[in-house]
Amino acid sequence: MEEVFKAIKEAAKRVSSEILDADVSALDSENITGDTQLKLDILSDKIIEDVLKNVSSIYSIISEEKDSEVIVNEDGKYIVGYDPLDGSSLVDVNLSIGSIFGIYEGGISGKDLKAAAYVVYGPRVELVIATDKVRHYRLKKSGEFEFLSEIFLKEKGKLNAPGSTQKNWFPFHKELIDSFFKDGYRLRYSGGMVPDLHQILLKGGGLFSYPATIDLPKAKLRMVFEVFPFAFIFEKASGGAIDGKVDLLSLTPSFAHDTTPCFFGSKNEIERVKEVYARN
Ligand code: P6P
Repeated sequence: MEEVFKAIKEAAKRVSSEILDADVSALDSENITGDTQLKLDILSDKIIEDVLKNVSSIYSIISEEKDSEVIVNEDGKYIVGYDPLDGSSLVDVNLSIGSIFGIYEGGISGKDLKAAAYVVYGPRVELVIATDKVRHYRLKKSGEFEFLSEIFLKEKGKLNAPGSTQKNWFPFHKELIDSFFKDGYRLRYSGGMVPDLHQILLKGGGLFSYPATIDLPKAKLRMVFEVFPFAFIFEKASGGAIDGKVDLLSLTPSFAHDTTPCFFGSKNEIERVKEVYARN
């Protein structure tokens, strides 16, 4: 597994360098989920693929930007699901974005996830790797990722990151989100999953939600390379991750780009979500 993390670090350095003066124009193409693809999406995907395919322990890769799984080493054992540049549409307004990785063995269900990682490309380039613990690193001028600390979520936090289009929320969901604001939670939502969840992890907790809506009953975020990796990370950081009713890591995608409603947060907030969703 260490050689996978080493490759992720190398990919992070190369992607962060390309972001600096990247062509962020859109292509005519869309990915299989219907997202408009930027040239930078395709470039980031190529960089990550080129690095991961040289890791002998990786059997295949599944990318948000690829229609199907790519076998890279017949004798490998890990399947790496990744979103090469999540939130890439935020680059042209200079907001933080990220890369997300799930390292699976034996399948791509939540239970098959063995480790997870993400990179935040912001004022600083930071990396979080979750195995048995959640470890936080920062890229130094030397080109090394320096270990900073382990990440733990408090039982209850202060931040609320409510995703999706509010006019399409179910009334009970709106009431739930409003109840957190009535309790004094602070709104923290940039539209970039990686920095929005990184902030909750580092600021001690709260709730990130991307719910089912009237128009999108399976919501938007992809299980294999967005939702499961963060569910793994939040659970290892002593928080919780559910679809409203069950643990996200108990789910199995119907296909590689399948989506699910998702809630990530401290234990107290996740229990409040469960109570409301159990009644609706
Ligand atoms: P909305 C970015 O496109 C993304 O996939 C995630 O990074 C982010 O959490 C979500 O979509 C934002 O979606 O509908 O709230 O703008």
